Order: sequence, then C-alpha cells, then structure tokens
Amino acid sequence: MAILETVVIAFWAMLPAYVPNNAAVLAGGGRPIDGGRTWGDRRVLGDGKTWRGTAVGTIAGIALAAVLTVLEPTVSDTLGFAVPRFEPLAALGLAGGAMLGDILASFLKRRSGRQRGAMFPGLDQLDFVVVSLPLTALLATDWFLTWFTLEVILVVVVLTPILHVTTNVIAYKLGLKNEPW
Ligand code: CTP
Ligand code: K
Ligand code: MG
Repeated sequence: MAILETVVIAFWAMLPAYVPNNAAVLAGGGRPIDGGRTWGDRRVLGDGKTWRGTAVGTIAGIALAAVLTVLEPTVSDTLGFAVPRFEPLAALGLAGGAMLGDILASFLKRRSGRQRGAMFPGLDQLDFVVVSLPLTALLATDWFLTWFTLEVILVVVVLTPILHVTTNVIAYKLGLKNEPW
C-alpha cells in the first residue's frame, strides 16, 4: 500500500476519535463527572471532565462518522482507493473510546498529583488512541481488522501526536483552551 494511501486511510478512520476531545473543549462546563469527589486529598477526575463535554464529544464523533459514511462513495471514487464507511459500533468505539481514554488519563493525572490542566507528555497525545482502538476492536472486530492494518496503526501512532499538538496550539491561540496541550 502506498504511504499516502495509508496516511489518508489512517486519518479518515481516526476522525471520529479525533473530534470528540475538541468538541468537548467547546462544550465543556457544568457538572463534573466525579461530582467534586476526592480520593485521598485529590479529586478523582477534576473539573475538566464534565458530563456535558463527554456527551457532546461522543455525539460529535458519532455524527461525524455518519457524515463521513455518506461521503465515502464520492471520496473513494475521487481518490481512486477506498476509505472506510463507519458501522455504528465502530463509530461508538472510536468516539466513546476517545472520551473514555481522556477520562482515564485525567484519573492517572490526579493520582500522580497533577492538577487540572497540568501536562503529561505522551499520555496527553495518545490517551484516546490507547482506549479507542481496543474498544473498537472489541465492538466492531471485523471492521477493525479490515481497516486497521499494522501499517495504519503505525501511521496513527506517529500522526496522532503531531495532529494533537497542532490542534491544541491553535485552540490555545484562539482562546478556546487554557493550555496549549
Ligand atoms: N472537557 C469536558 N469534558 C471532557 C473533556 C474535556 O468538559 N470529558 C472540557 C473541559 O472544559 C476541559 C477542556 O475540555 O477543561 C479541556 O480538556 P482537557 O485538556 O482534557 O482537560 P483539562 O482541563 O486539561 O483537565 P485534565 O488535567 O484533567 O486533562
Ligand atoms: K486531555
Ligand atoms: Mg488539558
């Protein structure tokens, strides 16, 4: 498979997992998931993980998967190779897994003494991949095995941190995010 083709498929397949975190930043606010609870002297998750942000993020990812699925025939035709259509369970795994990964990362950040917004290099950039891919593999196994070849997974692992850093710096400069990570 040509490298450009692999990159396009990886990016397209991951879009429903990329969008939830950004949508959550725009929608965040309201009740925190942990309800303000602490474990020891630290919050369980912190005020940065809210019900609204999580719900809007997940829905945004699933909605994007639906839009991409409608566009798929035209895009595949134009590119000359096939990009994925998203089965409902694949969309749920990618979007829901991205939000869940971000929440688990915040749990680890609080346990390791980091305040809300503190950076955790590596985890910040790949938390959602680490959960969304296995969850999708579990929920939509055949779909996952069709599209997430070893090459695609390697591209995702390299491409995701680059995209994550870029989008977060832009969101920070636009005043949408408190920190550039
Ligand atoms: N957000 C949300 N719900 C989520 C994820 C994010 O409401 N499940 C919103 C919050 O307003 C959050 C912002 O998006 O402050 C930025 O997300 P993120 O960087 O993940 O949160 P932080 O505030 O940095 O908190 P943490 O240290 O726990 O990552
Ligand atoms: K995060
Ligand atoms: Mg943050």
